Amino acid sequence: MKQMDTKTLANYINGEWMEAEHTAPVINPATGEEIAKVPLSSEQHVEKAVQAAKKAQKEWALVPAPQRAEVLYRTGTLLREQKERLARLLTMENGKVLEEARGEVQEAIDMAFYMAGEGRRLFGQTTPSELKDKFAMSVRVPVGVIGIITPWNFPIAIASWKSFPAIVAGNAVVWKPATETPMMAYELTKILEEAGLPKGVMNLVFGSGSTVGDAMVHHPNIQVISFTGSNEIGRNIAAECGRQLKKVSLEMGGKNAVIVMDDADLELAADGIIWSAYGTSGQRCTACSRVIVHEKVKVELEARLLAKIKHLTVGNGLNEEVKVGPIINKRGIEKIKRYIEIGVEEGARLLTGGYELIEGDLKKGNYFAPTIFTDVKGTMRIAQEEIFGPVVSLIPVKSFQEAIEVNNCVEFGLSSSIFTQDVNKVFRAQRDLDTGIVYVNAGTTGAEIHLPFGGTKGTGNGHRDSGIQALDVFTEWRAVYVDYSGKLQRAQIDVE
Ligand code: UN1
Repeated sequence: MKQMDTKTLANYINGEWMEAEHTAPVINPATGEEIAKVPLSSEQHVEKAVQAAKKAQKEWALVPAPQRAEVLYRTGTLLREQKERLARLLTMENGKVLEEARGEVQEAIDMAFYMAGEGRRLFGQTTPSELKDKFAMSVRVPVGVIGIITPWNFPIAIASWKSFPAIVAGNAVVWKPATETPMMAYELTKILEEAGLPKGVMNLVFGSGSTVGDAMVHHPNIQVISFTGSNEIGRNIAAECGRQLKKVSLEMGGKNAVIVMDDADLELAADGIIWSAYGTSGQRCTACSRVIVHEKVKVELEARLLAKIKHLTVGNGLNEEVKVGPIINKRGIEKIKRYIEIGVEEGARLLTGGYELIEGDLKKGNYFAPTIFTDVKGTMRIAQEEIFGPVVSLIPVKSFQEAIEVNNCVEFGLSSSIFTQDVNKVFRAQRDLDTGIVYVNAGTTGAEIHLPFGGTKGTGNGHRDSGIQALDVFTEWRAVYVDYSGKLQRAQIDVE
């Protein structure tokens, strides 16, 4: 294969590309090769970025929203033209297989056009006033400067969920992507620039560790932090934002379950589980990591899953035959290995998988074989904690009611799913499952961008990414009263 040039990426501040003094290597997780250098930005870069954003935002907010949206239409078109090239870069830096990388770029394309449409809506409300000759309405206004912190597992999709609504609503952005996947951030920013986004409206800074993130969270001129990432970091961000009365939107993972009832189409359920558990090598917040299975169909479901796993080729995602790409880095591998040990110690039965199945040349990359534990109890650590790898735990249950209880007995509440042919169970499940996303007769993954994405309990703090609901994070509601009576009219008092 032709060697790619190692390129040094740069910050983008006030419309200028600025290299940083220090860099870190970006490693292709499929091969262990260095593919780029990511700048390690300083607090000064954050300061410059925030100043630029603050200044640019004032002008940007005055541009009519339909014109702001034109930038997103052009962004969507450019993304579409470059979809294949971007998907390949995404596979190289993140490892996900090419088919999924194309899907992820498509998600950003869809989000660009969807949010561009909002330029001609951004609906507010008109409301009758209680007084005569008085007009009342609620309008959305931009908040100001938005700090966006995005993870490596969906580097362009999640960035688009957050930045496109922020931009169309008239805000400016300071964006810190994950250092593992800076190329997508670099490419998306270049596309926004080419699409005509005025300088300062999008600013890009990079950083591992907490320097850059902390500087953003603490900065008094950043009014909103939108974060997707780990629970620990998210809670720290929330605590600091709480102290500063800064609005914060958090999305922090899941322990998603697929419920398989005894009347389910087992072939369909097995397909759904395989896609949700092993797609993106299990490195999705929405990944299925628990299967809550009715005891009557447990053995048959195990057999079907084992048969399907045999066809999952593990390897470099650039190879179209491959279905399971690498884990993002060695730390990720070590974490998954530890959970395999924990599961065995807890008394779960390892049906298939484990690190030992990775052999030969694959050892050079960060690969992990699709793994199933069975006879797991809902209270075990492997059934409670987020593993972020291709590991799924089968938990047998005796009834529908028990399945719902097991589903709900985890700290997270992102996504859940049920396979059943019983319409009553379908409706009871969509009411009783306590997650932000519920699927019926489909696996836990695959959100569509025009629906709200997010979860309950430890998954977040009540806000949603994507969907029209994302606008609630990036706008304030302003109540506007216009009194055209020409006299003093007091609410509550001068009402006849
Ligand atoms: C995430 O892992 O945080 O709907 C996002 C899905 C993907 C996005 C997952 N498109 O599962």
